[in-house]
Amino acid sequence: MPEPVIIAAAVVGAEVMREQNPAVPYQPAEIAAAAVAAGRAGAAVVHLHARWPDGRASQEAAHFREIVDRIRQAGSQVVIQCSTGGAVGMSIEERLGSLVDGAEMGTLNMGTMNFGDQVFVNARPDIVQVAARLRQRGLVPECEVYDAGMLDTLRWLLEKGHLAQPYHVQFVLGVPGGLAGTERNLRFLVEGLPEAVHWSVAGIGRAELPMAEVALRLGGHVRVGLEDNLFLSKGVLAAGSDQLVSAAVALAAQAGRRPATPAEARRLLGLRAG
Ligand code: KMH
Ligand code: ZN
Repeated sequence: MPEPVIIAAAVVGAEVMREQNPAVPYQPAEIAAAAVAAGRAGAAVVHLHARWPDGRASQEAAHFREIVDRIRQAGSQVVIQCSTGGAVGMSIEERLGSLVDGAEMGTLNMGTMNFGDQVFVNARPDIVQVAARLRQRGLVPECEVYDAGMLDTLRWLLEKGHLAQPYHVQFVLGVPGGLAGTERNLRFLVEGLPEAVHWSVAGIGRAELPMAEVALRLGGHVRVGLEDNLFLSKGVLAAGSDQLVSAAVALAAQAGRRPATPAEARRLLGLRAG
């Protein structure tokens, strides 16, 4: 039996705005509702960012706390993963504001890179600091890999004892400034993993669903959602991240895989039972 696929939903992100797609959620209540809907559609994990009411990116603990509380009050069991990437230009301390009680995973960005026309700074001491905070708080890291050399940083973190199992690897492919979202690139990255570990792919923009299809075929897991891609198909805006999750569920069925439940995802990712 092929392993069930962990579908993660990145429901808001830090960059996309309502002017681009009116379904982008800003308020904690809207973000929580998007997460709950994504869970109902088949996502086992939600990757969370927060926003100020005007849509600017926020790493305020109070915003994350409200989102997490609302998700649980709605009865959703989805695995909660908080972004420590935040937005370009934020300090590391500011970025760490997201790691509130109730978070189960936190992202760990694997290096500095061009991010569109800006620079996303993750100097090696920053990465070590975030890894230490995740460990202190008992959170499972998700290592965000945007380019091939970042796998060497991952290997270095393991060798130096800054990172250890359980952790998850997310290949984020198609950021302008990172590695493109192609099957060839994904195969190369998967072959370069330093040890056996669960991995998934988040294809950016039009690479989202094609990369999900490749990951499903290669035995990996999948991330979709408005953070990464605003369109359901060419020229058709997604009405919400849950629609993109439903599209991933349909691709999974074609690949002979079914969506993991949150409980299965916790087992696969080495998390405590919810
Ligand atoms: N907003 C990007 C600059 C993460 O969530 O950890 C970083 C990001 C990664 O979204
Ligand atoms: Zn993110």
